Amino acid sequence: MGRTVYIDGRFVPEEEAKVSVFDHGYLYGDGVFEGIRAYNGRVFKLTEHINRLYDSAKAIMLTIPMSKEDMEETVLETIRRNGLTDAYIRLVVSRGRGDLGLDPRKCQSATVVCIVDKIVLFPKELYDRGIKVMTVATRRNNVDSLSPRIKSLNYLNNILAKIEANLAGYPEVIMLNSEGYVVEGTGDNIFIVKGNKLITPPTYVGILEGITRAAVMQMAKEAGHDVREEVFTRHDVYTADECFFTGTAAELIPCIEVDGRTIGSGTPGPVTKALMNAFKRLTQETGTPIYRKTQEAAAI
Ligand code: PXG
Repeated sequence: MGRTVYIDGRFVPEEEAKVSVFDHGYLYGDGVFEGIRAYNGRVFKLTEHINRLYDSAKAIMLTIPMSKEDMEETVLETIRRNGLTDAYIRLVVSRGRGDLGLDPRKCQSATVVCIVDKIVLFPKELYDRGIKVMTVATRRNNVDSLSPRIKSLNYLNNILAKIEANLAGYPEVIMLNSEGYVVEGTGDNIFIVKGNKLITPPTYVGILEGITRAAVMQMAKEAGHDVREEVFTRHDVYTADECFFTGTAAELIPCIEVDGRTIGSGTPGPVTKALMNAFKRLTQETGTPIYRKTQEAAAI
């Protein structure tokens, strides 16, 4: 079935959702985006995703031509028009139509697109058994060049790492920063468990401040874990008791081998498994209701 896409104030069949070849999102990767999920009729952490989108836009001096409230409503309405209760949502705001030069001042107004689709997950067995990963040669963007905190349309850094992963046959990889500290995966944040500590790299080393990462840190604190944002190296990962990745698409996925070194027992550990269960509950039970208005109308 063809999807309905939101583009610049209109809901159109996907074949009609077209962006100009002069859009600087297309010409230069000049724009920002969000990947959001809906579970069980609710959009998970919608406000947090919208806030991050507007923060990314602010950092690149891109004016989003609508309020945050209208953006939230646009996401909900796009899901409703596609009749979904579980979905992957892609919000894209690009610089808009300009000329062939770099100058963003030539672009009159930003292009806003919202696409919803079914999510394609890693196979279930990878969640049960855990994934094996390697570190890649491609270093994560330097924070002074293009901050990884900006979720920009310029993802070549991560795509180059993904190509290394594909060539070597790994589903995900670990990226290091230019100093050799562990930062994140290509589309996920990383955690290690060592003794009673749950450790994830701090923002300043060069990561996207993942919304799943924040949710996991919060849940872990509530469960009484000693949660820390600390820099660490590959050595700390090799010698960790447990390791896992977090992201909107991947959720929580255990990691059982890094660069040929078995992590802990070589099976998903107890802290990882408990957090996976807690996260599942959180996604099923919290979030912004998609069909709230319809349900309220039906009740009257
Ligand atoms: N780091 C990076 C570099 C990311 O792109 C995350 C961490 C996790 O953040 P959230 O907020 O989702 O917990 C991301 C997530 C994909 C995909 O298909 C993932 C992302 C972007 C595009 C595609 O896995 N971002």
